[in-house]
Amino acid sequence: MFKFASLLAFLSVLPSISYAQSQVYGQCGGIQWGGPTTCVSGSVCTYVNDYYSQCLPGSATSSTSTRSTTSSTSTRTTTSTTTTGTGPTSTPAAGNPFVGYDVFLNPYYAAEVKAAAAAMTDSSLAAKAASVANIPSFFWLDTVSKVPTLGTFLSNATALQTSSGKKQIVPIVVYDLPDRDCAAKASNGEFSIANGGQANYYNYIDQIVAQIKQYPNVRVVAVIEPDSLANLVTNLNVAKCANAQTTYKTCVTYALQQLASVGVYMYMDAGHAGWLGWPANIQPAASLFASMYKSANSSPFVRGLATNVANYNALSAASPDPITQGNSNYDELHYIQALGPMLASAGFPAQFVVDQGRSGQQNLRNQWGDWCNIKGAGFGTRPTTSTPSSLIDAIVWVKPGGESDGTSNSSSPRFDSTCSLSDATQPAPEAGTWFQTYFETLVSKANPSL
Ligand code: RCB
Repeated sequence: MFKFASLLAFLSVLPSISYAQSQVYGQCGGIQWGGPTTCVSGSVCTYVNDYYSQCLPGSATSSTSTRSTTSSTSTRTTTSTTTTGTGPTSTPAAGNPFVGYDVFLNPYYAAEVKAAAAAMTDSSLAAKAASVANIPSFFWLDTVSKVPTLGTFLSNATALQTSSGKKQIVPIVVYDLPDRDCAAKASNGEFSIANGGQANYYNYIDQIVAQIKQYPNVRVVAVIEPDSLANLVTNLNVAKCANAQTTYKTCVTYALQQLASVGVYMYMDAGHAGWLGWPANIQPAASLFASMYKSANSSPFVRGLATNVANYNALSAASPDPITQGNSNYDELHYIQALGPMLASAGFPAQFVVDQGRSGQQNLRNQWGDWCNIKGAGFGTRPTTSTPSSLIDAIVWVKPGGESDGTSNSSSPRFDSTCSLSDATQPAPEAGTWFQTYFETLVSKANPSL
């Protein structure tokens, strides 16, 4: 508890210890902003939206047409349908969006990792732990309040691209649907369908789009809404999922269309081999993903699907884990090689990214459906575009290893009993918050080792 409290304190002062004044393109104001409100000389603090003011060089009005200081409402009207080929991002570069780009290191995760390493007494483990800060992972926009931070990271990535001469790709997870995580409880979100959730979600997407528009020179790649469409394939018997079906589809369509309009490369979340890879699930899954792609006007920015997000499956298992019995798609490679052609036949030429962040150790679970803070897990294969299939663009780390999958505290409103099963590490904090002992195990069990 003490360590966690100090980590929070450390993270909360980070913006203010970084700069006395904000750099050019840095944040200088907005709701919940605790950093500097003045800019280095040669730049002016300029209002972008209620959540974000930014240091822009010289006078803000002299900037390019792509840099908008208008409200997100007017932006939405102009971008609600597909592009007509006029903007610089309307036609994506052909091929794998990761090739030729350095993946921007998420400073939020790096700060968590550095603080965690500093709290370790074993110096050899601490050194290995600290090295994780240099491995790219995705930044989860799991609340609307994190969106301004995306602006800061895009600003940092733009500056790094200029100073290093290396093109930057910034990886994010779009994860704030109303009635989120409809079949489980651990990751229930801030918006509810019954209480204006769809409008809140549109506003969340509009804010993300507004940030991305400010930084047209860096590339953004997004995983879209983990678990959501997978739940519509297998969990319509759960009342909350059945009730959410239309809203999920409408909101995901909005996200795909709006993010495509600003050139974000997207992978819709597609569960994993042990979820949608089962014979009864895989064809309905292919049909749903293809229909979502079409609802986004078959935009080439909807590049494909992400699998194994926040799960523990191997990409290519040396031998099938006994819990996979009955499913010939016993690892992610088999799942992707089965799903890819079905998608192609349905008109969606999908490519894949696969999360391997916590897949270093195998045969850990009692049942394949167990997903919460699995005991004995280790960091897995490092992110790379060197993959075993032409269908796979990249191996990635989507789930930031060390952030909890869900609380084991049975009195929490977000308690899910999966997090108190015998193969779940306990006691565990709330989903998304730092879990120091779990991180230590991931480090010590990393495969390849750190
Ligand atoms: C999510 O949970 C599980 O898959 C299949 O049925 C069978 N057979 C959490 O909700 C996933 O493994 C089910 O159709 C049918 O013939 C999220 O909060 C599990 O991963 C399938 O639905 C036939 O032998 C969490 O973030 C997922 C089920 C046969 C996320 O996991 C859960 O579905 C599978 O069984 C066997 C992280 O990944 C949702 O309901 C389990 O094996 C099974």
